[in-house]
Amino acid sequence: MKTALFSLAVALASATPALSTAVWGQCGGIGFSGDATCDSGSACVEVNDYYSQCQPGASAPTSTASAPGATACSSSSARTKFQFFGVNESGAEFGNTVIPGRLGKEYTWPEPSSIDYFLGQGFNTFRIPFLMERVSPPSTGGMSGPFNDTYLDGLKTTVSYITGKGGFAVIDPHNFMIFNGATITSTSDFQAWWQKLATEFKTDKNVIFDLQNEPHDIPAQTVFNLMQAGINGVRASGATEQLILVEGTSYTGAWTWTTTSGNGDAFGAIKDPNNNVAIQMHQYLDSDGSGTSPTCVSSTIGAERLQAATQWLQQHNLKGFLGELGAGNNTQCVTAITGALCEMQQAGGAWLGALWWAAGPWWGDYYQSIEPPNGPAVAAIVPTFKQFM
Ligand SMILES: *[C@@H]1O[C@H](CO)[C@@H](O)[C@H](O)[C@H]1NC(C)=O
Ligand SMILES: *[C@@H]1O[C@H](CO)[C@@H](O)[C@H](O)[C@H]1NC(C)=O
Ligand SMILES: CC(=O)N[C@H]1CO[C@H](CO)[C@@H](O)[C@@H]1O
Repeated sequence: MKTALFSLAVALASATPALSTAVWGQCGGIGFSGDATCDSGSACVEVNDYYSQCQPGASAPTSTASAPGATACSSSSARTKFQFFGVNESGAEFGNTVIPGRLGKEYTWPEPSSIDYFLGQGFNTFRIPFLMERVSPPSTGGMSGPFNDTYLDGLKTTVSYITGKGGFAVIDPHNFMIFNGATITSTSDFQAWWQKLATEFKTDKNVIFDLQNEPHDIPAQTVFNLMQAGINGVRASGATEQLILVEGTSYTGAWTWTTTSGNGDAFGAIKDPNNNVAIQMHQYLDSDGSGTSPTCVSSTIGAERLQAATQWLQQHNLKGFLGELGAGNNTQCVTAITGALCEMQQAGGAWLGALWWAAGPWWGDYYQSIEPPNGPAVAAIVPTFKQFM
């Protein structure tokens, strides 16, 4: 892992005429032996005793913890750190028009080397998207039929790899509340499916159950009812300790949580008999909030889009979990991401964690790819997240 980061730093440095550290690179901290000089236009800013970073436009090399453009971010000690920090590890949900699909052709599992890289950087949480039709084949009874052991074993192998190293694995049926072309409507089917799946993972304390990725075009109250049934199913399996994440309609967007989605009105009533549930929201910083453009609305849009949702969590005494966060790897977007993480950690513990979308071996040059060693987001986003660990 260190090797990957080192060679990346060398690659960036060698692209510039003078030997100095590129913007967002590490330039100091206890145990650091690299170059403390930053490329022109950036300056070395001390983030904590262990980490200093070259930040664009920064002027005072000794100032503490002030992220670019986010002067309102309080010092590290005044913020509530996340329990969960990580990335999505895409692959098993790819090729969703081909069921069951072939391993290595339509879908793949995350690379152990990618997981190792992030663990080595201090990240501890990995969200594993997969497809319900691959684990519960429509040809053998669908949601109430037997599991496909080949695919389930792939999921279990990935999960145990992560949790065996002390990480947290978020199990994410990436189906948008649609199974085999039809919107899921039966709370009892959904509850039974979750009871059966959670049974497979109930002895692993580091598993997190994410009941469904991004429901949409379904009323918030209907999604709420399904999520409540899912919680009941997980707990009925005997998995009583693990964290459960519920998602709302409208792609569970934080920016519309209290307004157009209707989620704010429905989800205040969520109940977990074991008191370990959080609301998973997603947020991208491009104009339509879809994570498809590397251009951010502004350098403050991250904090702005999370603000109302943060207040809603506080008012309802609920915990939030930002399961997908993404933006371009340019200076404006990185500043906006920094602002978003500040906002979250200044909310008195309302947010349990944040995950970047996304790592995974098949993203190619997608601007949000954080797949090591050189996904376009690695150089800017890994160090940015590290400021908040
Ligand atoms: C089970 O999954 C494997 C691997 O994806 C696949 O080859 C096989 O066809 C699947 N079986 C069914 C019944 O879908
Ligand atoms: C954005 O990603 C590209 C492609 O990897 C890279 O060349 C560029 O340096 C990155 N920009 C920043 C600010 O990290
Ligand atoms: C925002 C984003 O990256 N969305 C992608 C999520 O992953 C699926 C495949 O898993 C893509 O189709 C989406 O574009």
